[in-house]
Amino acid sequence: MMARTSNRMDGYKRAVMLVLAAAVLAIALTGCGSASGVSPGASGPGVQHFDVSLASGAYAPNALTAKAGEPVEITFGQGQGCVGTLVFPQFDINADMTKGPQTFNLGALEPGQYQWSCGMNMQHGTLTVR
Ligand SMILES: [Cu+2]
Repeated sequence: MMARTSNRMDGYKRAVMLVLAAAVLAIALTGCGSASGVSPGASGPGVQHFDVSLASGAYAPNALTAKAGEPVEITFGQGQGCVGTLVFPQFDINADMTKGPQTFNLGALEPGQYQWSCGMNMQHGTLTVR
C-alpha cells in the first residue's frame, strides 16, 4: 500500500518535472528567437554597433537606423538623474545606468521601430530597423 502510494507520488513528481523542463525549454527558445543573445560579447563582423551618450541628460543620438536581419548592439553611456534608468520594453531592458556604460546585444531584428526611454518616460530614443 505504501509502495503504491509512493510510486504514484514519483509519477506525479516526474510529470511536474517534465512540465517544468518543457516550460524552461520554451522560454529559452522564445528568448533566442526574439531579442537577446544572438551575438554576446564584443562586436564582430556584421554587427551593427551604436554608441549613445547620456552625458547631457538626454540621448545623443536619439535616433538610430539599422539594417534588418543583422545583429544590433548598442552601448549606452553612464547617465544620472533623468536618464539614470534605461527602459527598452521590447527587449525587457530596465537598466541602472548610474554605475557606468552598458552594452546591449539586441540580436538580428525585424523591420520596425523600437523605442527606449528614461525611467520616467520623459526622454526618448528610437531605433528604426529597415
Ligand atoms: Cu526621466
